[in-house]
Amino acid sequence: MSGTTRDESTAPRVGIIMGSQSDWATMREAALILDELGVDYESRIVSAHRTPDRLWSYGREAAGRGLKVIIAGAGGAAHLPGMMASKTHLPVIGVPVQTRALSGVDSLYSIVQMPRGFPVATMAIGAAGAANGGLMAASILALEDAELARRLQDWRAALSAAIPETPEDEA
Ligand code: RP5
Repeated sequence: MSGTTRDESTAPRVGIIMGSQSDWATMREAALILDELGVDYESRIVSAHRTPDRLWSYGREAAGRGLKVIIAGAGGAAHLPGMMASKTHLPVIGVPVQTRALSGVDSLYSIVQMPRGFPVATMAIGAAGAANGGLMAASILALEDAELARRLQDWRAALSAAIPETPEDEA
């Protein structure tokens, strides 16, 4: 499989998967957050419809390869996160990619309405959801990684500190 791995020398803890190359513009927001927090990840195109065998093998092998969390983004008939949750016991964070036809509501509904037994932690539609997917993955890993927990707390504090108390007129 092709794709980027932040550090090939260590097994990545997070898998960022997406249904299409066209999803990368959104899903790279998750990657950027993980970069900021110093979390190793891999990114792969795994389509539920176009490459179902790839989906199956990715889900079957994910835990054994050392992955701890999967962030899965897809748009439209967005079956990738749910199908991945069916195939692995690892936590799956779903990102509804914004679509042109239905603005991503189709993606959201496709991801969020999972049947009892196979949850997907579903984020907001689009780039904010992808970034939050990265943060959610980091939060899960931070439960057993005190250094990462500290970096995550610093990241949150920096964001809070960057919010002004009073609004200003925009040019
Ligand atoms: C889904 O179809 C993908 O997740 C993507 O969001 C959408 C459109 O894919 P492309 O036609 O741009 O490849 O499977």
